[in-house]
Amino acid sequence: MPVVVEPESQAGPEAELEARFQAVIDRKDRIEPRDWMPDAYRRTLVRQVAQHAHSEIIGMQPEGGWIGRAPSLRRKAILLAKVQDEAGHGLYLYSAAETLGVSRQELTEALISGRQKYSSIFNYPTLSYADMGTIGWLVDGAAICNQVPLCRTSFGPYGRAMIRICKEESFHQRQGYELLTTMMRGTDEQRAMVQESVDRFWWPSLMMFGPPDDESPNTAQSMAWGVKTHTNDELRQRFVDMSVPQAKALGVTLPDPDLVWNEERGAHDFGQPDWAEFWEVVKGNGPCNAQRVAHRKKAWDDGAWVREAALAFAAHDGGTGGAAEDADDTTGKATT
Ligand code: FAQ
Repeated sequence: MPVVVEPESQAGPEAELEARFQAVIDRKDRIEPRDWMPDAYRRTLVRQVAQHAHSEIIGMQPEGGWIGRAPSLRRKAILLAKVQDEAGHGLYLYSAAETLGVSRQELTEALISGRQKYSSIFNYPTLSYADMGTIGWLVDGAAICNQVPLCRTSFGPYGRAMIRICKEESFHQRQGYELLTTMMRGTDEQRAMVQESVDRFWWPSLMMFGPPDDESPNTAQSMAWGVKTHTNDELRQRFVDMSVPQAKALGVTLPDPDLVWNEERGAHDFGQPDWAEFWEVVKGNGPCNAQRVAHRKKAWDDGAWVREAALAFAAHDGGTGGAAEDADDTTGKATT
């Protein structure tokens, strides 16, 4: 009898695994941590999720410095809550990255040594309290545009983290817009502060989406893997179209002379950010890169004793969090 060879076995086990992996992606299902995945897919995810986590943690700095200078108790409570949320986002994302086989320690060391990146936007200084509003409106607004599609990204832990993060980003965006609305109803000086802040943050916000598609080395492969579901330029366009009516309602001018509605495209035409500046900032030469990384390094070094104590405690009680000692207490009496 002739031996019937199935097409899968002809292709070999690796190709079979790859075909199964791609089939999951194509039917828009999730890849989970224990599933087989190509090494390059794992590397791409570690790169993107780590960069995202680092952005949240470094992103606490430009706002954190203003908590002690908030103009009222209400503004202070809002800003404090927002910055704490960002710490939480960083932790969900580091946890998602850990499911890919890297530790938080390795990732933090890669950030501090400059081997991994974080979003360019956080290398710009915050010069007035209006920046707290502009960051919420534009920076969180851009983050939402970019991150809502990531809720459907192909890697399960990343997509699930994004669902929760996006809910909180929405509050962040609204508090920023509300602060700017209040300032715009205030004095001429306050209105000028808002306009000056928007002038500084508009272009760096457009850069958050990454380089133009034809200069983006990762987009095509990341889209084929369902890691990204839209290109950088598509999301940038969505952000511009969303921001123009909001700027109008606020009464501020966006600093782009080429910004105009294009009836035929049903979208706004707009000018290009200074991409030379973008690459300089990404390379580490932005206005605040050195300061941001030095601050993060100091916090990491200062926290070394906490990590050592936690490890010593875990080793002492076998990582049971004290349950083993409790189990030995047969007297039933509370210990002091
Ligand atoms: N900054 O080929 P692509 C937030 C790098 S969270 C720095 O297009 P990709 C919340 C890129 O890594 C903000 N580097 O790359 C918040 C790549 O270099 P590599 C963070 C950038 O990955 C708000 C090279 O350029 N959000 O804001 C940037 O396909 C307020 C070529 O680029 C995320 O991370 C940049 N802007 O697309 C917190 C979202 N753009 O790694 C506090 C998830 C590009 O090959 C306060 N990430 N590069 O050496 C993404 O969606 C993507 O990673 C992109 C870049 C779109 C950022």
